[in-house]
Amino acid sequence: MEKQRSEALTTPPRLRWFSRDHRAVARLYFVLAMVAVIVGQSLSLIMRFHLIKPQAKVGWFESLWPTGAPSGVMTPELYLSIMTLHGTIMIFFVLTTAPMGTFANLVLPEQLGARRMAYPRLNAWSFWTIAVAFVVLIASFVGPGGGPLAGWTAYPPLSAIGAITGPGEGLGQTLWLASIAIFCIGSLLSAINIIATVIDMRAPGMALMQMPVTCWNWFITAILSLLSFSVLLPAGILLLLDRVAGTSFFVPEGLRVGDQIIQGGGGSPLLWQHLFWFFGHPEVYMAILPGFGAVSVILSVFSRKPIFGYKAMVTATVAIAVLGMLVWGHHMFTSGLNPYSSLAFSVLTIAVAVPSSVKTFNWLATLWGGQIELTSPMLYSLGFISVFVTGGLSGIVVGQPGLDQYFHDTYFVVAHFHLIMGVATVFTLFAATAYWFPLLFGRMMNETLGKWHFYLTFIGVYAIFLPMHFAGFAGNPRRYADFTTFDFLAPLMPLHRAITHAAYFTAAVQLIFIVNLVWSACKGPVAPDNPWGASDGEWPKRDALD
Ligand code: HEM
Ligand SMILES: [Cu+2]
Repeated sequence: MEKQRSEALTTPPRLRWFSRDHRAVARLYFVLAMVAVIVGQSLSLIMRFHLIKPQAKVGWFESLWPTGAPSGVMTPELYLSIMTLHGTIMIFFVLTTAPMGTFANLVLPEQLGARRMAYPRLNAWSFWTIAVAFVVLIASFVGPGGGPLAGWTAYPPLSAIGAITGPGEGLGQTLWLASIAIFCIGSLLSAINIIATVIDMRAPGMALMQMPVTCWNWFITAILSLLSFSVLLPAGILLLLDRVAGTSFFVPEGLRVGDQIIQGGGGSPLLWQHLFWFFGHPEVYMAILPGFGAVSVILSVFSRKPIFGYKAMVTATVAIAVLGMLVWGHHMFTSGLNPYSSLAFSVLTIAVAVPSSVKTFNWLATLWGGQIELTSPMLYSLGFISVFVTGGLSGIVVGQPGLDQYFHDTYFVVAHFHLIMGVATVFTLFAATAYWFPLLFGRMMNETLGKWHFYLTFIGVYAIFLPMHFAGFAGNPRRYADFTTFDFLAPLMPLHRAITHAAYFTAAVQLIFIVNLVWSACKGPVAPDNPWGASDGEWPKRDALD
């Protein structure tokens, strides 16, 4: 078996579209996430361009979106729909699918001493369900009437009542909801598969507390996914029904839009916020927990030391997941929540800092006294710790109901969540890609390009997201297409110009990663059996090969 596996390592794999093999499915998820992230990042550049040049006439805007950018000038509605697509793609199709879909599929079975997932056919079905959801999402954006503009949170009542609330709020918003519902189904199937694999497929004699820490993190992520997508799915269906079947779960009585009174009513828009964030906060952990696992392993492999405090790591992950299910109300401090509820949500939110600090301490302790090798997976992992701590610090600020009254819906929040969720997770994905590349494509990535990519990206993301905190201090609203309409924001324009240029720079730097990826996958040096000298089960064992 070891020999077979080593052959599998050296034969460059192809994309196999309908295979049930877990590694083949992993590759498909990887390709989907790459397509998604390239689209998502390009959209962010268009937004950043528009924010500093809101009146610019751009010919291809008009060709692409004739109604969204008549005579080439982007309308606020188009800005909002680009923002909606950017957020939705990044959250669902990058941060949710890549950490589990790609990397759990790639290595979880072998790490458990199994040769396949519990339900291989279901696994392939989960991927294709998610791929269909992606196509439907893109259709929502390019279909007649324009893309939805309710953001990735789709708050009712505006998202519930149709085209009257804006272009794209007709068919576009309906397709958006359909896409998310399909996505929920794919994610639930995949979560069930991972839970069953961990419970059922472990090698005889491998106790749960002997699993590699990565397996724990995928396991807990899958449980979170099961609990929270099973709430988002019915919530999304209820919102769809409000739109297409005349119900009003989320539409209040006597709602007036423009000069029209909306019929029906009696529902509660706040109910959606509760249901959505009951999913939405755990979602952040679904994105980052698999990365915690990958980083723990990578730090240990490249310090040549075991992970410091395995039990504490597992306990902290469980604690983060449990607390993570109980803090959704911190997204609703400004919604008129009872102050005592706010206090409870706030205390629980701040409590997450404790297990998070335990993890950070253990990562640093793993490094301490080790023989540190600054390979590219290691650099990305260190970069992750940095942005995770920086993003965590601003979390303590917005976790205070009083401060959040001011910061809510400002650029402070945009800075906070991009660092803690977006960039932190993306760094773990870079780390996992570089580390497990030999298993993904049978070859090695180029270390020099990897290092350049890391250092420049690290500088770039801080240059984008640190200054955003200052815009937030100044009260700069988010989800807003044109700051030049506010006199009080005029002094911030140089800051925004700097942020936009940093975004161009960071995007350009990502080309290094893409070149490295494509070149290495086709022409990189063939990977040795266990290139990093790691001891986990996904790598063929030295002695078994000799
Ligand atoms: C360096 C690349 C990125 C840049 C320049 C960027 C830029 C932006 C901008 C300009 C907005 C709109 C802010 C507003 O008008 O309120 C935004 C929103 C958002 N971004 Fe990014 N972004 C980047 C990467 C990411 C990543 C990696 C994620 C993954 C989590 C992400 C997730 C989101 C989400 C969830 C929203 C909110 C959408 C909404 O409010 O509905 N972004 N981003
Ligand atoms: Cu949250």
